[in-house]
Amino acid sequence: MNGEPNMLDRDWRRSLAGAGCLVVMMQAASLFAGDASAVHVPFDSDGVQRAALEADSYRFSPTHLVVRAGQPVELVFTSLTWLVPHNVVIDDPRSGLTIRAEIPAGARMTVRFTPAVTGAFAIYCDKKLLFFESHREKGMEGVLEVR
Ligand SMILES: [Cu+2]
Repeated sequence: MNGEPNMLDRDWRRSLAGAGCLVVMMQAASLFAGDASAVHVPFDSDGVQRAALEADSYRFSPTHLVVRAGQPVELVFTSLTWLVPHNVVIDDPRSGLTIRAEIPAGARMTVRFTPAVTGAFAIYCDKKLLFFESHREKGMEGVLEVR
């Protein structure tokens, strides 16, 4: 009978250590996932950093693009929706990034620009139907990271 509380105590400590381990592993996994989801846009032979993106309801894919400053960028959007129109907006006039272009339903559309300033810029769809949430509010937003 004397040993029983001790055993419980040991088990309790072991499971606490296990939980701590799990938390650390989950944090490491989410950090890794953050890095893994960033797409480093490659240079094509013509010197343009060209990326293909999908526009669906309600998300862009990929969501995190990394490009080089001072070099031309071309983003080719393909709409996967049949009825819902989308758009692409980057609104940071201080950095010279003011982009607004329509992505008609089911269509392909290309945006060209040369980012001059480094930083992380929101890239989103601000379409909105009547009083409903905007597509951005529904999660149709990504990051353009200029390095
Ligand atoms: Cu949209």
